[in-house]
Amino acid sequence: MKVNSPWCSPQTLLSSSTVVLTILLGINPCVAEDLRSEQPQPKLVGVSELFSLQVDADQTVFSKSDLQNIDQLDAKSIHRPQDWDVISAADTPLLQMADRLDNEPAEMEQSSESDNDSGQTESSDKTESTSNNLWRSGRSDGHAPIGVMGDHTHKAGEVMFSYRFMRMDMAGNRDGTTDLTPAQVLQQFPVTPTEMTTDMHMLGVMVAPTDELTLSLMAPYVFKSMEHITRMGTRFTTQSNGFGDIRLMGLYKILDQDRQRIHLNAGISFPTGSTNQRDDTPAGLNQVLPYPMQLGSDTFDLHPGITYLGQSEGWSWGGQALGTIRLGTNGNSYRLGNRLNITGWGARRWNNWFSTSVRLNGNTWGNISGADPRLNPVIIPTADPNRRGGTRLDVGLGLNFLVNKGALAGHRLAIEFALPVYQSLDGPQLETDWLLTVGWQKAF
Ligand SMILES: [Cu+2]
Repeated sequence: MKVNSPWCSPQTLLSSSTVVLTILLGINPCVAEDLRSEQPQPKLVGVSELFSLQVDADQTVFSKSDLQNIDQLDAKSIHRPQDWDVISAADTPLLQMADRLDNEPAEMEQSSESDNDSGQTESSDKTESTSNNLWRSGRSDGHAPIGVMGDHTHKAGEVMFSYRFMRMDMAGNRDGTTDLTPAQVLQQFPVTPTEMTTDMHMLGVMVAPTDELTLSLMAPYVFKSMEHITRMGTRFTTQSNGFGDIRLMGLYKILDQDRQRIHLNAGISFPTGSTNQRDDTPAGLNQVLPYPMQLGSDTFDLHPGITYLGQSEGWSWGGQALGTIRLGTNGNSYRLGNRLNITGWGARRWNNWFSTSVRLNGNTWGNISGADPRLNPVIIPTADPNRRGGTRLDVGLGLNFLVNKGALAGHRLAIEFALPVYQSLDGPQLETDWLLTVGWQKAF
């Protein structure tokens, strides 16, 4: 059963270019309304009575004509099908009202996230200028594109849970910026990888002891699969899966003014991911897998960084630089290369529940120091510690949804799809074809 909500009315949906994407994604913005309508209905109360309290608190939000429009609906029930035509007729002014509310600053938003850090959400003693001058998270573009981590801090006492699914698809080899066919790689090595898929499921928790400090814990579970071909023409696949390296990060806010924020990122990851994954290969049963099929670094790694956020009424933007510094040497006598990630993005906030983003994401990472003595670098390029480094620039497009109403109010859903526009690899090494990140977030 559909409730005649302004968000779900045919006028709104058809006039919006987002409907196609919404359908493609299988995400129905009306779901929350549907859920609500399935629940037992409370005793009917005059709508304007319900709103009258809010009108007292904020005279600027509802005009007299709005109240008259609401009063027209007073005697009708949205739960009685015979009244729907009457409600539809009165719908247009209500839609205009909804649009106006949509353009109001976040005071009217129902997200549980804080609108700014200086006081309580929707507190009436806060002046308009104060709330307009601070960066806010409680809007559809209030978080960075879902592929960015550690992008925002929380208000003291808030907790956020998140889940991300990430897929990285690699196919074909490259040396420098030159593509190589399997035959070309097989001139140097008896075996070459041809494709690799990495799936990562990541659970995250953020807690904020203070307005300045937010702590974030991220636990990945990884599935890897690599396909190969030998000089003899034999094809085979190896697989590994398990926990990756769990990362704890502190985010410390050092600037919060003029709708801009800066925070420092200080993370450490723990060697929870295995470097002893094995699978069957033509060389024998239960062989140690090469470096890219292992699940962690097996070292403690530091992740220092800095994040900048800015926003205007309809736009937001940001940037982050994040390093990965490996400490020591792992139990298998090697250390993965250090990594530097620099990313920048811009997002358009179309309304309170939908925003789109474009992101540039640059990564550069080094070769491996030392070597796992169980691997033979002459057999396959993935076993060579000096063929692991590279630099890549990706362009990502993202869609971000923030549910504003109903039982799922405050839930965020987001997707980001990225394609490399430049990659230079110490090869032969598999090249990245595309990356997909899908995520859910909810703050309490
Ligand atoms: Cu968060």
